[in-house]
Order: sequence, then structure tokens, then C-alpha cells
Amino acid sequence: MNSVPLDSFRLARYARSVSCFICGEENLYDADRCRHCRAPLALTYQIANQKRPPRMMAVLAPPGSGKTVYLGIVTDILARRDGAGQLTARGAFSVALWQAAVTNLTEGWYPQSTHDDPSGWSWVHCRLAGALRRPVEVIVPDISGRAMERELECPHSQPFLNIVLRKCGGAAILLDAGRLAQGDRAPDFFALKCITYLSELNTTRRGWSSRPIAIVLSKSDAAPDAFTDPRKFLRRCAPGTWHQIREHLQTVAFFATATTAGTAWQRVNGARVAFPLRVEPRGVVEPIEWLIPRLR
Ligand SMILES: Nc1nc2c(ncn2[C@@H]2O[C@H](COP(=O)(O)OP(=O)(O)OP(=O)(O)O)[C@@H](O)[C@H]2O)c(=O)[nH]1
Ligand SMILES: [Mg+2]
Ligand SMILES: [Zn+2]
Repeated sequence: MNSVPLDSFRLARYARSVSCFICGEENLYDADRCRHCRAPLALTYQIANQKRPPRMMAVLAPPGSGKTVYLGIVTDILARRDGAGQLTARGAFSVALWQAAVTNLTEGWYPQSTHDDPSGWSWVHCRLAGALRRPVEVIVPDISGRAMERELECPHSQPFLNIVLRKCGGAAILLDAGRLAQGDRAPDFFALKCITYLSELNTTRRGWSSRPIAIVLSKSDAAPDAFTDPRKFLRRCAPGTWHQIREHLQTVAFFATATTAGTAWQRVNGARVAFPLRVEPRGVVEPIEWLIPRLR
């Protein structure tokens, strides 16, 4: 007679659950991503037994504003530093976005647009060396612009975004300076909706009106006067956002950034595709250096 092993120890393992660091919900011990907020559970394991929980920040903008390229380049610059402000990635998953951005740009491409579904988002968990004080740990999800647009149009339609944004201690809101300079008001409307949304989020901790928000004019290679005076540029080209900031935000700063020195366009299989002309980061570190010490 054949015997079949019961392996009941396997069932016993499932009795142990894992509480997600981001949303606090329980998951099976062998899950890869949280089934509620879709954050990698590796984050939770990395943080377990740590005395100080990491800080969290969001980068928000409409699709195609340069969030993924920005995050990839700023990670690369900080990782090359020596001493204060040097970045060390925590966990292999934290290298994915950085590697994709750097590999694509060096091969003459821009990285792919971020997946709408949060199961496909990259997360960066890193440690930044401090000058005098102890290192700071930060978590940054690469949020899809399309998902954020949907959440702004219909609040609570993307529950994971609501969860993530409650947890963040600050944010960078990107506005495409090239589009603004051409008189396109779409980045202005997105940013002003974003500020209203954040200031109305119910939070147990201090609200978004006092959390730090960096207003970042991305792709400023296409609008050089944004570099001269980002605040003045925003006031002129994005008046809606400007008034919303004055009304709702207490801790805000203005920056202009560019990761490449211009873009060329070509037809590939019938579609118009953008190619970076030269990777020439400008002003990318300043928003992060302002934001991180202020995150709570
Ligand atoms: N001129 C210029 N173009 C840029 C720059 N950064 C990004 N781009 C262009 O913007 C496009 C979108 O960049 P992404 O970083 O993928 O944009 P995203 O905000 O992450 O978009 P989603 O993932 O769809 O939300 C790129 O394919 C480039 O065409 C920049 O610094 N300068
Ligand atoms: Mg993206
Ligand atoms: Zn979760």
C-alpha cells in the first residue's frame, strides 16, 4: 500500500500572517505583494525589528510628466555620492526602477510608462547617509499618473492610492514646464486638483496642509525661464495651482528640473516615439534634499 505524506506543517505555516507596513492589513506569509495595497511585502520584512520606521514620500503628476525618469536619475546621482546624502538601496526590488531608467537612457530610450495597476509599480526603499545625524530611511512608490488622475476624478476609486497617500509624510508635485510654456493648462489643473485632494484627505496624523510639498517644474530644458525663477514661472503659467498653494499649503518650495537636454521624435512602427538627446541632469537633487529632512 502506498503512503501519502500529509505535510501538515505546510498548513501550520499559513496560520502565521504578515501585517503590511503600508496599510496594516494581514497577508499570507508567502505572498509577494500585499493583497490590499499591492506594496511589496519585502518592505515589511526589511523594516521588521527596526526601531525607527522609514519615512515615506510620493511623487505625483499626470501621465508623461517625467516622474519615473526623475526618480531613476535622482537615485543614480545620490547612489554615486560619497559621504553625506549618499543613497544605499534596500532590497533588490529597490533597484528595478533605478536600473530600468539608467539602462534605457544610456541606450538612447526613455523608460516605459508606469503600469496603471499598482501590482506593476516599482518601489524604492533606501537609506540616505546623514552629515551629522543618523541615516534616514525613505520609501518612495513610483505612482502611475493615470491611476492618480482616476483617483482625482473619482475619489476612493483607487483605494490603494488613498492608503499610500495617507501614509506619506510629504510629496513632490511635478508640472511639465514644456507644456506650461506652450500655454497648455493641463498640468496646472492636475496640480490644483491634487492639492485640494490632499488637503481634504482624512488623516490621523497632522494633515497635508502642514506636510512639506515640493512643486517641481519638470522638463525645464524645454522652458529655460523656469530655471531663472521657478516661483515666478509657476505664478505666470499655472495661476490655478499658485492660488491653491497660497490657500492650502504651509510648507512649500519651488524647483525647476531637467533630466535630459532635449528630446527628439521619430516614427517607430507608425507611433511617434521620444528619444533623449543627451542625459544632462539639472536641478534634480535639490527638491529631494529639501523634502527628505522635512518628512514626518
Ligand atoms: N524634454 C524632456 N523630456 C522628458 C524629461 N523627462 C522625461 N521626459 C519625457 O517624458 C516622457 C514620460 O516620462 P516618464 O518618466 O515615463 O513619465 P511619468 O510621469 O512616469 O508617466 P507615467 O508613468 O505614465 O505616469 C518620456 O518618455 C520623455 O519623452 C526631461 O527631463 N526633459
Ligand atoms: Mg512613470
Ligand atoms: Zn498593504
